[in-house]
Amino acid sequence: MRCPVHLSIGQEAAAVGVCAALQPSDWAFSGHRNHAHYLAKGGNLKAMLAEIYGKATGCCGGKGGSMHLTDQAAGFIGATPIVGSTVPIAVGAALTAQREGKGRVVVVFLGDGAMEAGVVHESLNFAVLKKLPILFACENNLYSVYSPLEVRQPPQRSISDLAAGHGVKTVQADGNDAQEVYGKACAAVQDLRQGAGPVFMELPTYRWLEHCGPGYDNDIGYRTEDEFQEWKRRDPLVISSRQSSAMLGSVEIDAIRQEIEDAFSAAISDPFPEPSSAGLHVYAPAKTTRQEPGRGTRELSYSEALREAQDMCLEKYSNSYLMGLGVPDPKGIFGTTCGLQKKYGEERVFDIPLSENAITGVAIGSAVTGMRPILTHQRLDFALVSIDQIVNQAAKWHYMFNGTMSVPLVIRMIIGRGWGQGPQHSQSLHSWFAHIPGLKVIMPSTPYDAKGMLIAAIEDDNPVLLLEHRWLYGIKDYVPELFYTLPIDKAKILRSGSDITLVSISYMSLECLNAAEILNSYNVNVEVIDLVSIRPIDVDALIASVAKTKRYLVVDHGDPVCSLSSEIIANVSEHLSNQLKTAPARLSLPIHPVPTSHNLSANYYPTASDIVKSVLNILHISEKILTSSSHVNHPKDQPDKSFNGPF
Ligand SMILES: Cc1ncc(C[n+]2csc(CCOP(=O)(O)OP(=O)(O)O)c2C)c(N)n1
Ligand SMILES: [Mg+2]
Repeated sequence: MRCPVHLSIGQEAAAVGVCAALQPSDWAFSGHRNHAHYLAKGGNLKAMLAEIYGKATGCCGGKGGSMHLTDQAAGFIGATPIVGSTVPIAVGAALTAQREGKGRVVVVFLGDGAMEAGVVHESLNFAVLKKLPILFACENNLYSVYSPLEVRQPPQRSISDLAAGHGVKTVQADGNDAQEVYGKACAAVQDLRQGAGPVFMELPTYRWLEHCGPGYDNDIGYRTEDEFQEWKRRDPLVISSRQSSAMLGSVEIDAIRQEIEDAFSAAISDPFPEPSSAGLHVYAPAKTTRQEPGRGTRELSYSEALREAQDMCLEKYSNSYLMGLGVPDPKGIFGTTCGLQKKYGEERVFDIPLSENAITGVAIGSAVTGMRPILTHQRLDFALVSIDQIVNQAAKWHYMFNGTMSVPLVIRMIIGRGWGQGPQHSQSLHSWFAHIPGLKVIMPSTPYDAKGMLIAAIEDDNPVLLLEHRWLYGIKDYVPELFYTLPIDKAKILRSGSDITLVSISYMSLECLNAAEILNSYNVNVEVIDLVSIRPIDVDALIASVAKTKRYLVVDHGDPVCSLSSEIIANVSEHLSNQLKTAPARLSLPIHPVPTSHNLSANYYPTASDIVKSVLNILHISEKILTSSSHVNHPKDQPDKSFNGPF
C-alpha cells in the first residue's frame, strides 16, 4: 500500500452506529480517516482495497487512494483529506437534499481537530440558518496527529460547546458503544427527516494505531501507556461482545474473514491503471460547439448582459440557483442580479453569510449532487478566502474521483480598478486560477460575449470562473435577445491587421482597440486578438495570428511574474521560435501591489497610449506620439466621467 492510510481501528463504533441509522439513499461524507465510514455506509470492500493498492479496479481508478474514497451507489459520496474541507461540501449536499424534499439526510464525519477549522464553523452556521438535514458526527479521539486537545483548546470548553454556539442541537454518545451511538443516531436522523434542522453528535473515542499507517507509536511519547490501556479496556468490540444481540457465531465470523481475504487477494492481483490514462478526467466532457448568433439591434450594457444570462438560466434550469454577498441588495451586484430574487424567490436567489470559503464548499456539494450553482464575489480579492475550496475541491472532484462526479459550478468574480480601491480590492489574479488544472477561467470583454459565455459556463459541467472587469460594466453592445451560448475556449480576432498582433484579455482588449485606431494614423496595421478564455487558452488562434504578423505585444492587467503574459510568450516561442521579426514584448502591471491614491496609481495600468508607444518602439518608428485622442485623455482612475465610485 503505497499511500497514506489512516486506520480507524478502535473507532469503529461511531461509524457503525451512525451509518446503521441511515438508508442507502442517504448521503455520507468523510475526511482523511474514512475507511470505517465508507464500509459502514455499505461501500464496496473490493473497490476500496483496490483503490488503496492503486489499482485500476479501485473506486477512483487509482487517482484517489486511501484518502479519497467514493461509492455513490452506496450513498458514500466522497471523502477528502484537507481537514474540515469536506464539511461544507456535505452541507451543500444537504441543501440539495432539502430542495429535493424526499426526506434524504446527509452525514458528515469529522474529527476533534476539524472543529478548529474556520470553515467548519461557517458550515455549522449555514446549516443552522437553512435548517438543513445534516448530521455532523464528530469523532473526538482526543488528538490531532500528535497534538492532544489540551494544547489546542481551552479546558473549560468542550467540543459540543463549540458547536452549540451556532445554535445546533448537540447530542453526546459514547463513541465506543455502537448500540448507544445507533440509538441516538436514529433519533437524530428521525428529526432530520422531519426538517427539524441539523444535529451535532460528539462521539468520544480513541485510535489504537499511529495517526497514519499500521504501526503502534505510543513509544514516541505523545500519549501515555496508562491512557491507552484505559481506553483499550473499552474497545468497541469488547463493548459489543458484552451485548448479546451483537454477537456473531463462528460461521459468520469465518465468512467475514474470507470476504476480507478475497478482497485483499483481488486487490493485490488486479492490474494497475495504464500510466497513459493519468491525464483522463481533468475536465468533464465539453458541450457541443455553438453557432454565433447575429447581434441584432438591441443594445445592452455588460452588466445588463450578465443579468440577462442569469435570468434566462434560472428560468430554463430549475436546478440552477444564484447566491453571493449582496445578490438581492437594492444595487444587485452593480445591476447584474437586480430583481432576480423577486422573480425566482428566496430559495433560488439569496444572500449568504460572510463565509465565502464554506459557501464555495456548499456550492460544490450541491453541484456534485445535481444542482447548478452560480456564486458571485463582488471582488476577486474576497474569493481568495475560498482558495482551498476552489483549488483543492472544485478543481479536483472530477479528477480524483475518476470522472464519476462533476462540478457544474460558476463562480463570478469582479476585478476592481481605480477610485482608490487599492491593494485588496483590485487585484487581477487571473493567472493564479489559470494555473490550476480542473478550472476553466474566462474573461469576456464585450456584452455580447458576456451573455453567451456566461450561459455556456452555467451549462458547462466543470467549475468555470468568470472574471469580470469592473470597468467593462458600462460598455454597451448589440446583444441578441435569444438564449444563446458561445464557446468558452476560443479566442476572438477583434480587428485584423498585418503588422503586429496585440494579444489581450478583458479590459485590455478595449485599450488595444483604441491603440489600434491611433496606430492606424501612423500607417501601422494592427491585429487585436482577445483571448477571452485563459484556461483553456486558444493556442491555435494565438499562433495563427502571430505567424501572420510575425510581431506581437502582450497586453495584460496582471503581474508579469509567472503570468498570463509569460504563458503567451512561452507558447509563441515554442511554436514560432525562428519566424519572428522582433523580440517578444509585453505590457503588464508594475511589480508592486496596486496603490490606493489615484496619484500613486496614475501610471499603474497600461493604457492605449502606452500600447501605442510600445508598438512604435517595436517597429522603430520614432515619430512624436499623438495624444489628442479622447481615449488617451480619459481620467486615469475612472473608465469614464460617469464613474464616480465607490465601486
Ligand atoms: C488543513 C489541513 N491541515 C493539516 C493537515 C494534516 N493533518 C492530517 S490529519 C490531521 C489531524 C486531524 O485531526 P482530527 O480532525 O482530530 O482527526 P483524526 O486524525 O484525529 O481522526 C492533520 C493535522 C491536513 N490534512 N489538512
Ligand atoms: Mg482527532
